[in-house]
Amino acid sequence: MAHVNAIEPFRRFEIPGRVTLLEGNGDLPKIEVKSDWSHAEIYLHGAHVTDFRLNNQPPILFLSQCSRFAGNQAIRGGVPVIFPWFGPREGEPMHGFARQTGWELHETTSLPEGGASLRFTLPDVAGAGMWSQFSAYFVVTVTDKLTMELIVTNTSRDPQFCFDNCLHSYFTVGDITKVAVRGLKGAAYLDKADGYAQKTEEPDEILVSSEVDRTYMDTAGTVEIIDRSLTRKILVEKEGSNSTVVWNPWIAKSQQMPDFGNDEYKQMICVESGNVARNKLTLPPGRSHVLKVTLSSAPL
Ligand code: TA6
Repeated sequence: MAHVNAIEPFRRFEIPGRVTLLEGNGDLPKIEVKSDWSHAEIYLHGAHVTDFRLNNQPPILFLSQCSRFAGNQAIRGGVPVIFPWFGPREGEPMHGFARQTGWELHETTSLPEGGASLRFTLPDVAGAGMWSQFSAYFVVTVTDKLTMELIVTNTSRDPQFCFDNCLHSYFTVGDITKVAVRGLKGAAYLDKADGYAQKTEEPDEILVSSEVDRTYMDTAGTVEIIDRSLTRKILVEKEGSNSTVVWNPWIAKSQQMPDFGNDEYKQMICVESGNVARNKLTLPPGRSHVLKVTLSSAPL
């Protein structure tokens, strides 16, 4: 019951039948969003979308049954917002502080065509002192598609405001051995599962039969996840992103993660959209950057 107070300040943003504030797992505040076509759930913790599904269909986003829901932990699954660094950083949490910070709901809009849009703000406290002044908003729009926009502005005079960003999306698949990822042919990548060796993607389709952890660079195209088991394809469309990361932990890594089931690697794949490694961003004073990702699905 501790978090009821965390919900009340945002109660005024509820929209009957569209946007409802609830107590979620771990008593963390959660927002349920209903459109005419779909259902979504978003936690204030990390502005983390944990569920998106079209009505009467399997979820598009994957959420681990073993995920933690606690103030100082990242949620395992959905769409973690990775900012302002991707990966490890000496003495700091992996993948930045945004996903472990409580965001504030600042606006909700009911859309005439039957959906809803929500705007979240990363509180100033986040990263205060360690980073130049910046502002970060996250806008989530729920219709027959899920659209997410991470808007970062350099509000300082620091000419060298450098950062990574990434929407680290986890997707539900029926059977990982019957999945193909398309759209990355010819792209250069760093293979984390092979000591960060630099390689180029040759085949038309990426198939998964062991640990995959690849950071593709200088690639701005749409990626398709072809799921022959659920007979659907998931489209990952993006703007303002030159990097794509593809990840499946497979067996050994799954067993090492306490907040992930040993067999859950069979039902998920991450296709992440952002700007990392050599695509890291530098934002001049007063300028903004928008990372926009749109998720949708269609029958095969
Ligand atoms: O995006 C892929 C990756 O960087 C993997 O190397 C793996 O560590 C994954 O992210 C999950 O990271 P997390 O900190 O959420 O356990």
